Amino acid sequence: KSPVRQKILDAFRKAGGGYLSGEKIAGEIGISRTAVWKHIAELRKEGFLVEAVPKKGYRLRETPGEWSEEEIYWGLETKRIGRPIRFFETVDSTQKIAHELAANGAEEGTIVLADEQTMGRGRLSRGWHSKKGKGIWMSLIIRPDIAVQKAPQFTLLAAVGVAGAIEDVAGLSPKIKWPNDLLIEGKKVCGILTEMVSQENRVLAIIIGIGINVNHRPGDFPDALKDKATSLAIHAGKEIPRAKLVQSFCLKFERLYDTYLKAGFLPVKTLWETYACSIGQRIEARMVQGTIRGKALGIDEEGVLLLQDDSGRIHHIYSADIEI
Ligand code: BT5
Repeated sequence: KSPVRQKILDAFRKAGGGYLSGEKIAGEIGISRTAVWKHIAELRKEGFLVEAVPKKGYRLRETPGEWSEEEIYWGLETKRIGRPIRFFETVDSTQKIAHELAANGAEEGTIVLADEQTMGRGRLSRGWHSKKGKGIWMSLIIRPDIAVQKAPQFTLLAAVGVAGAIEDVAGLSPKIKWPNDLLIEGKKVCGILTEMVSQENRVLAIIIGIGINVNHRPGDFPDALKDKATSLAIHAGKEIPRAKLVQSFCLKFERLYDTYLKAGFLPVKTLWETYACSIGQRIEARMVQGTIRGKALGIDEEGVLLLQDDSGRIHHIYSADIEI
């Protein structure tokens, strides 16, 4: 149903503020004129101001500027990322839905977005608190033709995309804590969960789950998170438009991804380093196999963390929880 509304918005975009007859829209999309009328009624309910003039047709005068699938779609400047967007009010986990869609052939660029998650997931079966109406809870499906070992690079690539979008839209300067956290003043504002579907050492799909705390007030976090979580609004001192943030992320991610496909991880690494925190510092890397303490030297050309322990030995860390 909603992809039809996105197509109607595409038609309005092409019309550039001019009138479009119901017949023309119907013909372009391949639906009846009654169906066009019904979908336009739905768009109006969402806050789109669509004028109808006899003999001329429909004209889009104003968009709602709020949080909805169509509003995000309207302001999207990308070619593939965020096309389509699948928007839900409440889901258990956008990650789970994205996996199902990917298994059923969903195209690269598909985004699953929810206003609320009841069973948001972190890494290692930890939970992700996803309060209704406050954040961006989304999962992006991409299908790069790469070896499985490279999939974790997309956590870093997505982190750079989110960091850039936060700078742009909220005017804040987040830091990236390897591998998957974005921090503001030392507190977690975003977490990323990269999962992969593969066959014989090749990637079939990568599903990048991104949770951003956007408009939470301090009281919106459960007690267990009060000291370690924060939101953009808390630091910006005002509400941040979530639709704009999603649009900005999609555009930045698409550019980074294109660069990655042409030139590999190195240019992404250079950008990543401009946001990185804790490089050059003493850290503790907690892994399933055990804990290593030492100095974080940086990441290598594949995105792997290099950690020098007190005996001078350099460890290659592929995945861990980092304590600073
Ligand atoms: C992550 O895991 O940081 C990855 C989070 C990914 C969430 C997105 S939302 C959309 C998509 N759908 C999903 O179901 N998941 C993805 P990890 O590094 O394991 O961190 C998890 C830990 O962060 C938890 O154990 C808490 O301590 C903390 N945490 C939970 N919710 C938080 C929140 N809203 N803000 C900050 N910290 C949180």
